[in-house]
Amino acid sequence: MSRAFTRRGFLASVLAGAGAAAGGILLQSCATLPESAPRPAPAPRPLAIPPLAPSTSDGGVRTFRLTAAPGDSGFLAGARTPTWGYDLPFGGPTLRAARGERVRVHVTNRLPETTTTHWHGMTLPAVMDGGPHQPIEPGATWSPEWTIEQPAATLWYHPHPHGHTERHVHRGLAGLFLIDDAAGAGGPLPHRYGVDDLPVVVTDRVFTADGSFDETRRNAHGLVGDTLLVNGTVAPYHVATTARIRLRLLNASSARCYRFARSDERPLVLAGTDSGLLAAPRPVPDVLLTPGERAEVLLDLEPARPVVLRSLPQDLGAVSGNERSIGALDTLDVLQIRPAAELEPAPPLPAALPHDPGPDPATATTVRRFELGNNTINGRTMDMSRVDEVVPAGATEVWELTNVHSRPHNLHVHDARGQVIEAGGRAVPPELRTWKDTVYVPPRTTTRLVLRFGRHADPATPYMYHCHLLYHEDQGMMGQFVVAPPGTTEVPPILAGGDHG
Ligand SMILES: [Cu+2]
Repeated sequence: MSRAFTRRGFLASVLAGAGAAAGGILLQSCATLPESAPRPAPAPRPLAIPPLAPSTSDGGVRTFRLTAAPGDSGFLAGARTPTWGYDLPFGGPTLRAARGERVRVHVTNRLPETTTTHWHGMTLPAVMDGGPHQPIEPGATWSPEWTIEQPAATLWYHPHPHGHTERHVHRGLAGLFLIDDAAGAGGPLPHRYGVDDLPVVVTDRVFTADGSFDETRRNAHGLVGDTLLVNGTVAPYHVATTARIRLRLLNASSARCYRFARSDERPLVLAGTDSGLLAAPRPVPDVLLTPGERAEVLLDLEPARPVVLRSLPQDLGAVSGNERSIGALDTLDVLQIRPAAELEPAPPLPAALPHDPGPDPATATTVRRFELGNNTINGRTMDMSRVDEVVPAGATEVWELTNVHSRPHNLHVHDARGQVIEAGGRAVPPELRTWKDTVYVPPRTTTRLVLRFGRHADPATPYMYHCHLLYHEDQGMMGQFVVAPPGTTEVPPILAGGDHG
């Protein structure tokens, strides 16, 4: 069973329908990256599906509990891996709530050090955001509460302790937070969780000889792995029983980027990006996700005809020398999909999706410019006592991001949702704009983004904007903004917090 196939041979056998029951999968090795300890190619395993987090109704508030704690995972045959997780040894359960609901999460820290829990993509009051200013000390419980005020989307949660985010996430702390429309989980897209609506949380790791995660060998991008974990599964497969599946893709890696595509060269059908659905499903040849970005894609399947979701080499626009070290030259098999011999039929693709029109850049009240440098933003590194920007509550603004550096960077803006209106000197027409909270900015290019900010004014508590290559964030590639009542010009400096952990 553990006989190693070459990738090409494996794919050929899968595509011929012969590889579904037997054989291993060999991830293409990356000669210039730290090599995992030599070991047999792992046998395919069923894709783990993180459980939906249970909730109770507490005075009309949907209430969840999460506990971050050390655990022990079995990713590789014959080896145990020390990991961290929320309620699980690795990863975390999927939280799910509907637009308009009030939610509360009791987050308990059973880790040996201070952490935080950030709700990535969520519009919410700054004190609930879970950034570096909301530390959870060991043994403590933090209980943020807010109202879901945004449309259906695939969000996620992860630690954000200043200077230590990469390590906390790398050890396994990350989970999805799905937002449904007010009408509930239904709608025109597949929505049976774990059946035809599948979480696909993609990360990469290097394993040491004893099976531990190697968290010591970084390059300039951070920790880049040679083995993929999808929902914590190495070499995963999923048996599909429906003719259409929806994949909720999350790049939860520290630095590695993925260009997702089907092995049979049929298009993916893009239905949503970071913080919202498209106006209508759109066939695309591939989907590039840099760290922190999400996409919802639909795959139509034929009975008994396996297909592989792969990541193909990417043109990150990187100045020569970075493609290899960030893994952009690699071809990786992400997930084998094995359709059953009989599939539940799929309806025609919906002509329209529940969708909020994007903000009109003509209504932007401010244009802010940010230079992404060598782990700096506008020439500065993160200072928890400094407010870099003051944004009026509910504002629509244009943020102009220029990567003046030779390496790939992206930018995630807390509390805000927006759309890219110009990338690499080219305007993005309104019909091709999609909802984003994290955007890639290739080296030596400018990306212009129209952003709509939340309405929760709190001049004393900052939100973050930062590179989501987590090592860069930890190195200080982050700034702080407060959302203030419109007209506010003076805000108090932010002195709380410190270097946690
Ligand atoms: Cu960066």
